[in-house]
Amino acid sequence: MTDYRELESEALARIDAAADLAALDALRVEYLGKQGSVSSLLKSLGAMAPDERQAKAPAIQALRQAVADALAGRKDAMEAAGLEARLATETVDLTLPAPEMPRGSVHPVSQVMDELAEIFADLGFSVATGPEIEDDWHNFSALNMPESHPARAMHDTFYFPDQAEQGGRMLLRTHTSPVQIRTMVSQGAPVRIIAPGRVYRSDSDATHTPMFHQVEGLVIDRDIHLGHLKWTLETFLRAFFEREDIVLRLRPSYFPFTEPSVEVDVGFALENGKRVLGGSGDEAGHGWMELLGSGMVNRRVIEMSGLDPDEWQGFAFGVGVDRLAMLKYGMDDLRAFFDGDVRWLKHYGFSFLDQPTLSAGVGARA
Ligand code: 2U9
Repeated sequence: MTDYRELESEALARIDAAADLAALDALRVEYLGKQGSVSSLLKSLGAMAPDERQAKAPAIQALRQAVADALAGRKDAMEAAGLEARLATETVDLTLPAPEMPRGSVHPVSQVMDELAEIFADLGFSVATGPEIEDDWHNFSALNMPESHPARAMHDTFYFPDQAEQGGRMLLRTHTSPVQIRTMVSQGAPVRIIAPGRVYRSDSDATHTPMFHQVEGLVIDRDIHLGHLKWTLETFLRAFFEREDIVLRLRPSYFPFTEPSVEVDVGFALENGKRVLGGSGDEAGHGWMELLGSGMVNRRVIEMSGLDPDEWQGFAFGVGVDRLAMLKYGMDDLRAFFDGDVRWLKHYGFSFLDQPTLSAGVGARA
């Protein structure tokens, strides 16, 4: 019977002395690989006479098992030692704050409202808010639209069955103007506010949704005139669209709550078939786009809010926030604003927690 002890003790000694996993693997190939010395011994059994094979097979099998066990044992030991070494040197500081996980992004409409708040803050305006469920008096009557006023029909109002204790029927506000009424009544003059928020009208097509967003502005002070209105709107639109060449055109109009009333058009140029704001609409290839409504606050509205119209005057304006967002970011379907499809936001490049700040530039992208 052949003695394989010498081969075994040499293999075990070399396995024991292997410096690293690579050296260990080289030994595995050398002994147990396809061409390995132990594998060759196993293969040679096939060529032996049955008697000889019976005599030698147990020793060769035992040798193969001893080498395989030694390799596995040494590998486990090396891996355990490696882990021990990492545990000894690597540390985790559990007092560090956890990494921030992105949770979503600011909706374009919210982003535009934030930009408006920043631009108007620089002009001395504060942001005023009020209820979306209003009473008839704050939404209509106090704005010089009594019960029988034909302008009420233009608003397609959602009414509630409830009656307010004072102020008539309850409704979903059709504009943010009641916020300005509430501010004048509670705080008196002077006033310099913007009122951004949701408003509701029973209307639905590609350019109208039953809920949309408005921002209205109100200034009440002594000796306020149309010049203040025009400068304020010009300054606001130049900051918002980040263009110095925004030109305004004021056209006479009618709103019950302002007198005189003006509609404000902005000049645009056609570039590659797209309307780009800037320049006078009277130039060749240019045009005027209606953007805002405004005017001097009707003296009856000032009076109904408890102020003396001979002492206090003011201007007001209103504009659709969704429309401002569409124009600034080139979005063309209003309904997509309220579908909640994140692919639409990604398409227009609204990244995680993209926040505009005046210090970083209005409309700055992260
Ligand atoms: C008070 C007095 C006056 C706010 C005004 C407009 C003209 C106007 C529209 C623009 C597009 C509504 O979103 S829109 O459909 N708004 O044209 N809004 S003046 O006037 C006021 C508001 C409050 C106390």
